[in-house]
Amino acid sequence: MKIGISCYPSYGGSGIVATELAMALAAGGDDVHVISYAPPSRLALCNSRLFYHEVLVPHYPLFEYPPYSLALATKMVEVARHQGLDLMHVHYAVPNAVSAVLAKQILAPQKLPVVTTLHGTDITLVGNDPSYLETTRWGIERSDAVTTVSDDLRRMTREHLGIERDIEVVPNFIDPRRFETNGAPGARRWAQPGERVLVHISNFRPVKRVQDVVKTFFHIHQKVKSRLLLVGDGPERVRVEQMCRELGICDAITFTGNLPLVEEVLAGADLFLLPSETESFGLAALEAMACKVPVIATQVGGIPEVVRHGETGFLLPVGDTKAMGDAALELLHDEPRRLQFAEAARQDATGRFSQTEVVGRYRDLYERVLGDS
Ligand code: GMT
Repeated sequence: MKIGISCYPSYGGSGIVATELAMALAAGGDDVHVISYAPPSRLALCNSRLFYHEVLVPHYPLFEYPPYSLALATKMVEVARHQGLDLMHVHYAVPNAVSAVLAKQILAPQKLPVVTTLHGTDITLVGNDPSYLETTRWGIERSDAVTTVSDDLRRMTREHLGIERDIEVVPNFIDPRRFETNGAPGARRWAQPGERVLVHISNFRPVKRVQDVVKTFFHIHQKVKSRLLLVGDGPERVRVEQMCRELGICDAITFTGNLPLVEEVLAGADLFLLPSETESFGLAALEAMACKVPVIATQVGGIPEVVRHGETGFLLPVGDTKAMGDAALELLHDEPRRLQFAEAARQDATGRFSQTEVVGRYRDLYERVLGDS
């Protein structure tokens, strides 16, 4: 099969899922053409069936806002026409679904079925903004197939956008081999002897509530010798650094910046913190679980579909940093129980969310869409 995959390239869950999917499909024998405005952070062009096409957005003095959606649609047309694509799979509705449907219409009578995967903020924060609502809804309705990464996001898509069409739930996935930690020092490289290590990974957007990570850690740090690794970067970082200074715990917190190989920091960590305001799935939590790291998270969105409360982690109300700190302390004070959670987390991650199974589901969907078109 010849498959186009369009995604955002920066550090963000949708780009990671799209890139991992592209690499897995190419490894399985498909020709995969990744389309984006920069090389996705995890894209390794190490397979002769994997190709990358950059969307160039010309800057012209008249354009205060260069029209990326049009440049993307044009690139999709060009790649589909010259590479003979069978279908286009877009990740994140805004504007990718709209550009793909436009490309499909331009290409007619050549066929280009469009599969759209909704990832979260494209529905919960961006797509339902009045400035984007109608076009996002059109892109979703006109796609040949639509998937969401959780049951919760499917419900939100129906509620927020009034979408009534079929939507299939295909979760995020991990490659079990990649996250085999095998006693790697990982997170412990940043820790002093005897320190427990807590990790948070995100793009530091307000929705991630990174300040709650610090507040939760502050609570833990008063009771247990510990270190917090804050991995990633983004708009909230300066405010979070300021907060660390105000709380006087800078010495116990390490900001690593963006790290492409998250398994290298997750291995050996004691707990993972994810206090998001909303989270359609929580890929970072799944990657932590795959590395045998129990998760303390908020009970929102699709997180309960990933983290099992009382078995692979704990789920608490948004903003209740004391409850999150107490839950973390419960596990840090009971190592046999923490290890039991860690084993269950790895088993669950590799069982329910294995790459082979989930990529197979996407491929089955492609076959069905091609059969129908
Ligand atoms: O918030 C992010 O990390 C980025 C965002 C994106 O769309 O790039 O992630 C969303 O998609 C991920 C992959 O499907 C999900 O695991 C995340 O839960 C989701 N983020 C939110 O819903 C806030």
